[in-house]
Amino acid sequence: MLDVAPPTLHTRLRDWVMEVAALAQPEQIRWCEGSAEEFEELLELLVDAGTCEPLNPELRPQSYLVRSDPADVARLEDRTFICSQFEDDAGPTNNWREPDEMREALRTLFDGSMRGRTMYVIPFSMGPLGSPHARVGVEITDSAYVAVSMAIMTRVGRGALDALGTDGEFVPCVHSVGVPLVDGVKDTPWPCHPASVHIAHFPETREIWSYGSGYGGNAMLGKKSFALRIASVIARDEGWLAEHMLLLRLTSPEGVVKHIAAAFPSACGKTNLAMLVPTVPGWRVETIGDDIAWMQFGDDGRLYAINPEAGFFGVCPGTSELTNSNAMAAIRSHAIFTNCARTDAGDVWWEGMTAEVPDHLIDWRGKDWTPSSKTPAAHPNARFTVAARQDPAIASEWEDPAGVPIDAILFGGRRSTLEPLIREAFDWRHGVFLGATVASEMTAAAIGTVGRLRRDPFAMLPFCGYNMGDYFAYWLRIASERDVAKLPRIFYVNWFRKGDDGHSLWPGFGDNSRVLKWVFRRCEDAADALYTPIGWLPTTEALDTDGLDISADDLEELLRVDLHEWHDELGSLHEHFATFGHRLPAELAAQLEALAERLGA
Ligand code: GTP
Ligand code: SPV
Ligand code: MN
Repeated sequence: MLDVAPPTLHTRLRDWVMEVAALAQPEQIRWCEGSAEEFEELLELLVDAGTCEPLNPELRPQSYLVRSDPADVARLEDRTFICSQFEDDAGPTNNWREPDEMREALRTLFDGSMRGRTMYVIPFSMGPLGSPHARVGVEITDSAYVAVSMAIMTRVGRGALDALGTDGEFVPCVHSVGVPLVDGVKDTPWPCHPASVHIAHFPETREIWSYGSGYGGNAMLGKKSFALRIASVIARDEGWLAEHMLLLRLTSPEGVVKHIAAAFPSACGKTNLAMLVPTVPGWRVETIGDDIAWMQFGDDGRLYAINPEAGFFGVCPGTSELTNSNAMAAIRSHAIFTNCARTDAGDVWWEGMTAEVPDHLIDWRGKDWTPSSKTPAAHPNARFTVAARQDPAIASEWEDPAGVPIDAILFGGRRSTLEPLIREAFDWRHGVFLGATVASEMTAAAIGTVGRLRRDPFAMLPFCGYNMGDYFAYWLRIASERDVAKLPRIFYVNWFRKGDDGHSLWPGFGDNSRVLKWVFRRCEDAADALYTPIGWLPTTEALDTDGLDISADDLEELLRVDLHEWHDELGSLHEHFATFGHRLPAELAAQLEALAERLGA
């Protein structure tokens, strides 16, 4: 089976596949074509292996539940490496490894790692086929679950191979769960090797090697590994941007359209904002993308963005008809659910899905669960995987090869104190300062301490493939190289501020349309704002609160800029910037000085 005929004349690709096969020694090689038949066949294999469980077809047609190993449930930032030649090029925010040392370690790990398994070869396009902004990758994996996930999340098969031709550039991505089936080892439903996880990126040679985990961004290498970590490096070299941003199309009651990109850290509201159903009458939001944006300047000097993905890998807990009805509609059928609970009727369930909690469930670990159980029924990082076209709010422009012109960029994070609901940057450079200082309470999307506040610049802390100081400089350079009048306006939002007694001050979700409306009107110079030391804030009248159930006190608190608290924040900002040493652009140090001055420090 090892000499199966490859469906391409691309010599480098064929040679590379044989090289990886010689190292990992799979039982067979299978080139994926991305067809519906192939998808079903792989799902059947996964059902037979006990990985996937079909859900009740009457409740959730063509859908499956997957339970991962309890030790493999989220991204592993500690085990994620940037292997640039020089440590300084990875920078202080990345785990650096010397490339030759990492290659040696990977050779040992991958030696025979696919024995007894099928090696899937998955050619995929990030970006619409035929778009000048699309890029091809090829993932090799020994996980059928990864193969079906990639088929949903990217454009797999012939189209990608055709785009490559016989000598096109592709990003090689190698993945193994790290459990060879030898010496009578029996396969498990979710093979993984948690003790030896390595997710290694080689920015200079643009390769990715991932070992030991089968979960999400650790294993679907087109997403965070390629479209952000490697693409951020390619983008810097070629003059474009690869960002951790949702993309949405906002239409006003007058029928005017603006496109908004927003960078929030993992599990901080990107998917929800991208699919938002406005509570403000007459406004409409449509989805372009929910996680990643690739942006380039057009000949007209404006910034254009494409969504490089073809599907959503979305957080389940908290998703409901009330919070995100578009997501609920998208996952009504043809969806894969990972680490959700299962109802007795054979549907999925998670915390926050329904107001009523079922009396009995099988939890994400496969154990009986009742409302008196001490642990959540679904894992907090339980996810759905679904094709973007199933989102009823998907914009017809979502696959426009030219991308959509961006009018505003939002930064944001999850912060229960300090940060107001919304503020606008004074200009692009101040906007870069806001991006560089994003702070957010950690979530279950990555292994770590949930709730701990950390700086997550541009929501790219775990995803920037090079020195973050250089990344700041690159963003700043745009202001001097471009016509600033044509650049997107920059804002900072926080849906998560709490009152002293711990209650949420802002209802969020559909009501975030009130904030989007202010952003839209600011872009038209048609909304009032109040000058404060941290940026422009909406006046209470400028923020549309018609029909909103919120107390005047809460609203005031949401828009309050406490000079003492901001003064106290300066120390943490200085400390944050100090980590970048000489790679911190002088402009950002100056921005911090200017902020201190405005605060009267
Ligand atoms: P990743 O897919 O990990 O990148 O996350 P994301 O940024 O797409 O976040 P997502 O939209 O999935 O939201 C994460 C969690 O925050 C879910 O539990 C949501 O229900 C919740 N959430 C999203 N938007 C809001 C909001 O406006 N207010 C509140 N309170 N919660 C929100
Ligand atoms: C995130 O953590 O930002 C995600 C999930 O979107 S994963 O694909 O696992 O990275
Ligand atoms: Mn998301």
